[in-house]
Amino acid sequence: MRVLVTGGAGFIGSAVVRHGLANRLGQVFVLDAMTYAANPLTLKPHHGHSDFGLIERDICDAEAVRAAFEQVQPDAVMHLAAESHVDRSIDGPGQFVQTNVVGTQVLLSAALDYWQALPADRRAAFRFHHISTDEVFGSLGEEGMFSEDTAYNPRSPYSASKAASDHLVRAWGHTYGLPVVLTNCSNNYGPFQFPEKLIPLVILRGLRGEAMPVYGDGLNVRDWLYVDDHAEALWTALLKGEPGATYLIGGECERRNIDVVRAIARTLDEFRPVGAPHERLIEFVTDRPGHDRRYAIDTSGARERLGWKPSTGFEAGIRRTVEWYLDNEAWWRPIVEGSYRLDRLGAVGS
Ligand code: NAD
Ligand code: TDX
Repeated sequence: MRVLVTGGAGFIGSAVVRHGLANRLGQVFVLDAMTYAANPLTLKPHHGHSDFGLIERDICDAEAVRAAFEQVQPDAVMHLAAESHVDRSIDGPGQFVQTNVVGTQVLLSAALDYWQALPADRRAAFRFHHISTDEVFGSLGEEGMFSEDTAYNPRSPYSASKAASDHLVRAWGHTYGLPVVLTNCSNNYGPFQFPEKLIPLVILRGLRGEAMPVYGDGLNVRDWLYVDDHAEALWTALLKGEPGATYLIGGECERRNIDVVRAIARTLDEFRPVGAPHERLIEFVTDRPGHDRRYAIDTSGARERLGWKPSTGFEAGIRRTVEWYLDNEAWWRPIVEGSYRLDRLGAVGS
């Protein structure tokens, strides 16, 4: 099968590409604008692979997107291209509306025209898989979990733009019959993540002996999903998902932020005893404006309907992630010496 993966040069998209190629699930064509969040080194190993292609174009560019469908003739689309960082959405929401909302509409319109022209058997098999976030459901208290039935309540510019994109995808399914599948997942972590996100930021700052910033009281809770487990879930949802269905994907690893940062500090102590104890670098800083308190995912739907479950425990996943950043300085050094120097984002208005 031929799959068009938008955002395939980013963190999760590139894990999707690696999983697809390694398991020979299909030919993978990445459509990616190569924004600040894409590192050219991430996809470099795949260049020249007969099952891989890269189209460097913007999903908001309708002509370019139509040309990509024409060129690739996909059997499925996995749509991951997005602006993905909550703190950046606080500083500059406009780009989030442009990419996540307008870009998704442009992609849906091109997909619909392409799909309508397919022969009946390929039309029936086609899937438009939209990759979204648990943040569209808002914030939980101490108890409870998000499920497929939870009402939408997005509270940041990022999550509002993702909620809008979810609604558009469902509307194209309902109104035009486009066979859509949606997944909403929890916080991903693992190799190749841009170091604006909590886990790689704390690893790299800790390695450099710099303060590890913890927002507010550090008691906000996230459910951590190892990115390779997520990539497996996404291919499973693509191959087994029912048109029109939504699946919630979680790591079953709820942790308070402070405990995440302490776990990283302990792992760094082990690999870099010279800097120990890294916990001394923890610094509580001004909270994120509108900071959601807790996210948690009920994965029983994905377990029952897709036969998928997460397989990486948090401690094992953190260890693997820390080791990867230690071993791959050539990947992250150009970033921290160039476009992003591990500084605080999104504190405006706090
Ligand atoms: P990322 O920021 O690492 O990568 C995003 C990719 O999209 C980059 O390669 C970037 O170049 C590309 N892109 C951005 N704007 C584009 C445009 N206009 N046209 C084409 N390509 C463009 O993001 P990620 O963490 O890999 O997230 C992937 C998807 O998963 C996003 O849709 C995000 O909302 C969703 N998601 C992420 C997480 C997480 O924890 N990272 C959790 C839930 C859902
Ligand atoms: O320096 C930091 N200190 C800190 O305490 C940063 C960057 C974050 N935090 C906190 C905020 C959150 O409670 O850590 C938690 C995780 O923060 P992020 O890594 O920014 O992730 P989050 O805001 O939870 O969103 C992530 O998961 C859902 C992804 O970035 C989204 O794309 C995804 O949809």
